Amino acid sequence: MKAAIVGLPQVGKTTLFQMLTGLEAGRREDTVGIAKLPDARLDQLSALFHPRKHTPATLELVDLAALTEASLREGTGIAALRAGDALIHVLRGFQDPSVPHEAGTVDPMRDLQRLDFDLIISDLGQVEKRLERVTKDLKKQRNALLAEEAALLERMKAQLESEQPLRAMALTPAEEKLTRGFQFLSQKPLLYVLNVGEEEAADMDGAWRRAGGAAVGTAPQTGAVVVCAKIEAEIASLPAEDAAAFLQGYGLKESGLIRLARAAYALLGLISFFTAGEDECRAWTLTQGSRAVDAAGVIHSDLAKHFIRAEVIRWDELLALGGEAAAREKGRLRLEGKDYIVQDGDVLHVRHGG
Ligand SMILES: Nc1nc2c(ncn2[C@@H]2O[C@H](COP(=O)(O)OP(=O)(O)O)[C@@H](O)[C@H]2O)c(=O)[nH]1
Ligand SMILES: [Mg+2]
Repeated sequence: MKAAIVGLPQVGKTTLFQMLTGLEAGRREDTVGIAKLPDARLDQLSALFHPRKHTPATLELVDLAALTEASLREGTGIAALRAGDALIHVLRGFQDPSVPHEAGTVDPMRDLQRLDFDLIISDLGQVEKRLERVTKDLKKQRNALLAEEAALLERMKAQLESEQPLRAMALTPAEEKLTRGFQFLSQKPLLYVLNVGEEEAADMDGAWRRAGGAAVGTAPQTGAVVVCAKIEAEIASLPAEDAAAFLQGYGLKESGLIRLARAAYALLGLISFFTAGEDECRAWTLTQGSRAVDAAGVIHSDLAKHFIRAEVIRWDELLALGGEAAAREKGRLRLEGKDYIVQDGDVLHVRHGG
């Protein structure tokens, strides 16, 4: 999974990228980094097993060097944006006279609507270009598939002209497939991240409402989260045992990175499952609704091929019982077959032959 970070200059994109990936972002080129997604459940499993290796799930992120309205309209220099599975739109909510804002004032809802609009305009340009081509070809020859595409493009054009994103359109799986190659920007799942100042940290839940965007993130395939990049940057520089106290000082229960990771998973329809033992405690990423044999395949293709069954227990039940041996003794390890639908938070032990 790959997500591209977008937004106006000086809103905190690079700060967020650095905290998530631990990388310094370059100024000129798009910077790609792997974010380790924090997960308190995995931390607790590791505290029980004391494994040699502790491996969180990851998400690939791209920090775009420069995204302008012109580049969106002309479609140049936005390959990384098109290639992303999702977009993360960072919005400036913090006031800081020492950090200039492109528009002069801080107004996250204005910025949000502007980028939403730019994505729609970018797609409209593409749709019109393709529609012209297809219409011309249809005049030369009758072709059922092309006619189908033309009809779909007309519908998309109408959607975009009414300033609605493509992600809000209901498409059949066949139509979905037809559009995939275009990598339309307003069709991608979109996570809005409001970067607020420290003075708002105590009531993050109310931040969207205060910004006039109580409904942000409720539309299909969108999500919303509030972070304070400045606090996150300070947490990142603290030893783990001080971080919790630091957060509490702001009235926060968990770091913004955890909330961000959770929101990204929900947006993309992903869940986590775990493998836990003395060797390694690890979080893995899986599409919601996947089967046990798919989960095995995520770990290793051989495990899927030679899958016999999986021993499954919820992470918190395993913790409460104090380990796998105790869980087995009490008969709490469930034996599941290939078709078992893996649940978020399951700990799996795949039994395999061969
Ligand atoms: N006061 C304050 N400053 C921030 C915050 N987040 C980022 N900044 C500052 O804003 C400036 C621009 O941040 P940067 O991450 O480079 O923004 P980008 O242009 O969107 O990549 C930097 O000087 C950051 O230190 C924040 O939450 N509060
Ligand atoms: Mg930047």
